[in-house]
Order: sequence, then C-alpha cells, then structure tokens
Amino acid sequence: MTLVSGLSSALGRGELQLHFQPQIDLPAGGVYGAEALLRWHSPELGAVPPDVFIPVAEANGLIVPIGRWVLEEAIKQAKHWVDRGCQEFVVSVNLSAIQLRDAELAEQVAGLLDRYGLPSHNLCLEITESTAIADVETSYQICKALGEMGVKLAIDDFGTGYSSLAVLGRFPFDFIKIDRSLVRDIATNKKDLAVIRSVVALARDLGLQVVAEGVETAEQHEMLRGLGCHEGQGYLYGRPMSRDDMDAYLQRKG
Ligand code: G
Ligand code: G
Ligand code: MN
Ligand code: NA
Repeated sequence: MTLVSGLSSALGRGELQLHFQPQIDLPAGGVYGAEALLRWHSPELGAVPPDVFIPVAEANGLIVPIGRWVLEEAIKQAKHWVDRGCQEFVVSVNLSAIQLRDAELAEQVAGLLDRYGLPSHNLCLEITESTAIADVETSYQICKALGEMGVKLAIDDFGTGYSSLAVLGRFPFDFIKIDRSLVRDIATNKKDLAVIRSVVALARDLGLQVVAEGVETAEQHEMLRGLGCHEGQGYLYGRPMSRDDMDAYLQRKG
C-alpha cells in the first residue's frame, strides 16, 4: 500500500484521530486550552507522523476533506469541554496553506461553530507564515473575516525563518507561538533568551499574547514566565494525548 492510497481511504475507515496537547496559562497556572494535533494510524503502514502525511495530503488535495474533518472534530470536542465547565477553554487547530486559499473557509468555520453551538472565542486557528503568503490577498481576507467573527488567530512556528515581521503587523493575529527551537536552549544561550525577550516586547506593543512551545523543563518554565510569556506548551505540562486522556487531565488540573 502506498501513502497516497492509504491516506485516501483513511478518513472513511476512521483511521484519523485528533490528539490534544495542553496549553498552560503561565501567570495564573491553570490550563488555558489545547492544540489539536492530527494522528493517522494505518493498519498497513502503522503510525504515520503528520510531518510525513500532511505534505502528501496537500500535494493531492486530500487536505481539503481532511482539514474539514479536523475542524469539525476540534469544534465538537471544544464544545464538550466548554459544556463541562471550561468556559474559556481555547482549542487551537493548525491550518494548511491550501485551506487558506479557499475563500469559503470563514463561512465553513462559521457554519461549524453554529452547528455545534461553540462561541467563536473558544476556537483559535494557527497559521504559519509560509501558509499565509501562498496567496497573501486571499489569506488576508479570510483571516480578517475570521477575526471579525471573534475566532482567535495565532502565527505558528515564529522564529523558524518562515515568519516575518511584515506578516505580523498586517494580519489580525492574537497570538505569537514561539517555535520550540528558540525555547530549547534558553537556559544556556543568552542570544536565544534575548530574542525571546524582544519578541515579548514586540508582542506587547502589537497587543498580542506570546505562547512558548516546546517547554520541557521547570527551569525553562520559570524563565519564560519571568520574561512575560502568557502561555506555555510542551512535554513539561503534557504530551499530545487522546481526548479521553485530556478529559482526565482536565479533571486533575482544569
Ligand atoms: O504533532 P506533531 O508535533 O508531530 O506535528 C507535526 C506537524 O504537523 C506540526 O507542524 C503540526 O503543525 C502539523 N500538524 C499536526 N496536525 C495538523 C493538522 O490537523 N493540520 C495541519 N495542516 N497540520 C497539522
Ligand atoms: O504545529 P507545530 O509545528 O507547533 O506542532 C507542534 C509539534 O511540537 C507537535 O508535533 C508536538 O508533538 C511537538 N511538541 C510539543 N511539545 C513538545 C516538546 O516539549 N518538545 C518537543 N521536542 N516537541 C514538542
Ligand atoms: Mn501548531
Ligand atoms: Na510550532
């Protein structure tokens, strides 16, 4: 079986699953929300990582039905957590460049929020700059419409070389997600620390919140909190987990 043939039947065969990784409110200490991360377990190919199958899905158009499924599942699940008492819980969904070329995306999101009764502020969409610049004008219009609906927007993987200051100022982002490559060595690398400090200052001037990714140690946590990062995500708080495990996590920590 090839990746493409496997992937084209994966949705119908129920082989795709969303996992959720908790995001922590750094000043307050509680759970702020969770990022939805797609998982594919193929009976023939085993567990295929998203870095491998998402580019394939993007190349052959399968990302359109898959992306729609991800949005629906994430919204359904967010509604479940909101109803269970996490009223401000925010579920974040990664968007592909292909989805941001479809002028109907904002309507599709509005339709799903309406169908499941999820307030728009409980959903965040994550966009990388490489995603946004595929077609700047269309992506900008879609992001503007989503922002006006009250959906939150994050620029993902900030600091990886794909993200630029021009896009930050222009798009209606609410969050900057600092890439884990910048977080990894902050305890020993003064330059990385200086970059993060500047990103926090920039974010403050632009009225954005900063999410630090890849937080693995208590030392990184303390430093990032001290620097004024608003949210943290990483193995220190929890790995991506099934929705049942996330339920249990929220019972313990929510
Ligand atoms: O979960 P993991 O760290 O393996 O994810 C690897 C990459 O796959 C990340 O860059 C993440 O943004 C991307 N990814 C995970 N789930 C989705 C999804 O539902 N849609 C898109 N477009 N990308 C995803
Ligand atoms: O969308 P994005 O590229 O930010 O995807 C997040 C990816 O980072 C996921 O693949 C997730 O499994 C991974 N990840 C999340 N937390 C950590 C961490 O603390 N350390 C490492 N190495 N990877 C992480
Ligand atoms: Mn992401
Ligand atoms: Na990232």
